[in-house]
Amino acid sequence: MLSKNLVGKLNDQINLEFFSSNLYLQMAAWCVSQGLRGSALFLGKHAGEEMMHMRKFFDYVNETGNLAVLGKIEAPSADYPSLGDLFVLVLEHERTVTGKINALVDVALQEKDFATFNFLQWFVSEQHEEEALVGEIVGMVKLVGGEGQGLYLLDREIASIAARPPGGNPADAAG
Ligand code: OFO
Repeated sequence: MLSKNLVGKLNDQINLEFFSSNLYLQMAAWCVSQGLRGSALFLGKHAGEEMMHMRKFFDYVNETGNLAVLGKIEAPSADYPSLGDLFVLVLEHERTVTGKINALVDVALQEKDFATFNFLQWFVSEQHEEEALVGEIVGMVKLVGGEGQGLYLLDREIASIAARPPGGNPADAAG
């Protein structure tokens, strides 16, 4: 049985995953407005993954006999100075999410809630993958620059990353 404390924190996470999805969808819209179709594809796909994350938390709270509660979702920023800045923000956001997941794991352990601890392990791996993937993009921006031909090549490369099958992140194989 989940404690009231843990149910509250899992509900907070539902809200954060919703926000992540909206953030990436809004970023995808900005990319389309800038003609950056590859980046829009990547971010749109990622927005869908965040909805799937939200649903996993939502189902878990309900399946354990508790009430999933949907809260108010903050509006994401609709404007970004550059593609490079946008992906730095994505990386920062994913690091924040990792911190929240780690805090949830910590509470589950403290409360000896091993079922929830086990449920959260999927998210621990997912955050590792997502940080590696976005870190790769931020590294590419530094290499090729975010203007002119560099921006065009970068957008194409991000499109090819978006086309990778799930788990097809080379950083995983390296590491
Ligand atoms: Fe991008 O992360 Fe959800 O959990």
